[in-house]
Amino acid sequence: MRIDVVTIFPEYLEPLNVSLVGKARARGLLDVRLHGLREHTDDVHRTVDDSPYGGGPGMVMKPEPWAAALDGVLGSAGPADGPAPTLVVPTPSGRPFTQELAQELAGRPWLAFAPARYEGIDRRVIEEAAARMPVVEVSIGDYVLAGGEVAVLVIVEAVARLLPGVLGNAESHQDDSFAPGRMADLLEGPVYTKPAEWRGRAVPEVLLSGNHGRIARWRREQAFARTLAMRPDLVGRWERGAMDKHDLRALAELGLHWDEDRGRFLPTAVDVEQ
Ligand code: 6GU
Repeated sequence: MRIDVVTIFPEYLEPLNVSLVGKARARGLLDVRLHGLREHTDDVHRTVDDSPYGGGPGMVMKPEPWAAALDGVLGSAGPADGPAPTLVVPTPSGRPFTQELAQELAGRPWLAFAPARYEGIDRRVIEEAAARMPVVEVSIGDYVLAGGEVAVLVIVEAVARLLPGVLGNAESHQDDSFAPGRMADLLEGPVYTKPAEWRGRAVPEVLLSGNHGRIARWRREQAFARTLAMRPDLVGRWERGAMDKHDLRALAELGLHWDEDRGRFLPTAVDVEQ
């Protein structure tokens, strides 16, 4: 996969040289190219922003440097890249970044990222780009960052680990909480390693039992409890057909039952003493 990033802070993307993404690059699985937006200005101050039309706080990124930078990226297409990249524009007003979107992006041969600083990029840049290539505006969560560079790091790491050959067998992603194929709505429970006792705390006995059926059952029940505690919103996505009789008993112990009318698991009403 080829990845281009246009930014006023190329140094902010140094982490792309490290760990999983850095290794994928070194192994030739990822071709990452950083481009400084200010290289595409032609005034002495290398200006990339200006005040917003209509007034208001902050600054808006000017269209000309972005157009020149994106033209440069498009014009550098090689035979393996395809005609145009998918342009990913990080913004808190974008489509939520999920494992599903990571999978979708991992299937593209070429991604270009346009992280903005300030209040964002002049809208016409996005509109013109969308006439020339697929564009997806993406938010990594419900909070506001000072710029999109950190979002680029998040998205690139989530996408890179899905590429064929990037993960070793030991770190395969088939069991991930959000891996497709597995229920995309169940969080993983706790994990343990040696020593079996540490500072007076024992590893749960079942994990030492060697009974793989019991271990799988225990892990699934831990996952149910964890999801209910941390992400009760995900419980609403659980399907009756994904549950066996053991699951239903575990869910009942967590105070959940299948509501046939509403088609979802709901908290079981508890009697309150008068
Ligand atoms: Cl993608 N960018 C910025 N600046 N803030 C964000 C974000 C992106 N996602 C959540 N907050």
